[in-house]
Amino acid sequence: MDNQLKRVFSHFRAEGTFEKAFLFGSGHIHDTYKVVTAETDHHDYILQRINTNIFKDVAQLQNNIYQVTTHIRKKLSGIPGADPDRETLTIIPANNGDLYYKDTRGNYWRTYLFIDRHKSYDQVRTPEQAYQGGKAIGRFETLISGLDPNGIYEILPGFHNMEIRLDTFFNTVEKDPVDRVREVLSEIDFVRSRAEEMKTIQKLGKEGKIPLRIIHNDTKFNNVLFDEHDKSLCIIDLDTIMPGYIHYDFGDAIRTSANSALEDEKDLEKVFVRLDLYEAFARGFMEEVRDELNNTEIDYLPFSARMLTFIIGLRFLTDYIDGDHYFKIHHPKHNLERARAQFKLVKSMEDHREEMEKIVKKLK
Ligand code: ADP
Ligand code: GN1
Ligand code: MG
Repeated sequence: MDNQLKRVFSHFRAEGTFEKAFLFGSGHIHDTYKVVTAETDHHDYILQRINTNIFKDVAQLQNNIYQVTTHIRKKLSGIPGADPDRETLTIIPANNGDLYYKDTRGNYWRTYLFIDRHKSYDQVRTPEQAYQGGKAIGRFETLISGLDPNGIYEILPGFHNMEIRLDTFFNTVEKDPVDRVREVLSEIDFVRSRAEEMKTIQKLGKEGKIPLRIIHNDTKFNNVLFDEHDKSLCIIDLDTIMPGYIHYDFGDAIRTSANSALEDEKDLEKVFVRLDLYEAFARGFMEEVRDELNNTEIDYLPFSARMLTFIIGLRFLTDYIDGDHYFKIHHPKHNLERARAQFKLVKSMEDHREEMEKIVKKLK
């Protein structure tokens, strides 16, 4: 494996000598490796085998990320004390200048500078971490604002479109390709009883009450890197930057930042919304973006937490029924466990709906 990775890595314009590489992080999509270089004064790198089942047009994908990081870099260069190499991703091009490399087996690879001395969390423990996360995501929204939407290719159309996700779900239930529907009847009921309400954000968009913005679309907490002093440093995983509603970023971030447990916790007793973390995240987020948002956008932030938790649960459940083709899984029922944990979190957010609304109202 090391040899294969070393060969792939040699096709990029990276400095330093390949010493070793190992699997890194806990993303659900790509194969991610950390490449350690032999010299202490050279950077380490992230080498990723891109998941082309999901991202079919790698050139477009990489071009999007190039546009986004160039834009952010330009903005950071005007901020005294900012460090662009640590505060945004840096793409290392291939030797031929492309932003990716295709190996002889047809695999696509990309390389980034490794952001040194960072910390990353799959679960939030303290309100201070949640507050820092809220500031980081909010600040990111303002960093990417002003990006020319015409330069950004809509890489995964309909990504958080509830109507499309529900249609895919019910079609998969109908087909039942691997005979798993009988195992998940109560989860299907759960989806059915909430399907209409969950289309609310799309409806507001169609009515022109909330604007499309360029947003991140995958703001789970481990896509925020922290520095050694636990201050937020960098937002990574820029694959899904596309037009969307602000609710997608706030909601997805709350899904992971205000969860009392891990995303795939099996013991559902342990899964509930922590209002202290929710309040802290929302406070940090609002400090950064309040002035940019209209009243309707703000009013529906609490709902968006439910909606995004629901839609990610729905996608895990769809993938389970479909035979596990989309998300990386670590054991056979992993997607089902993830879906159940997400739906339990939705339920808890329903139980605390009023408190969640009050908290955002106070921050308005
Ligand atoms: P996925 O889409 O599979 O989640 P990510 O791009 O988020 O892939 O990368 C997976 C993990 O690799 C991240 O959660 C993070 O821990 C780590 N990672 C990615 N890019 C960098 C980077 N430039 N520097 C340091 N760590 C990184
Ligand atoms: C995937 O790439 P990663 O692991 O950060 C997924 C997100 C889901 C998330 C659930 C491109 O995110 O949409 O919310 O898993 N990314 C893609 O944990 O589908
Ligand atoms: Mg990720």
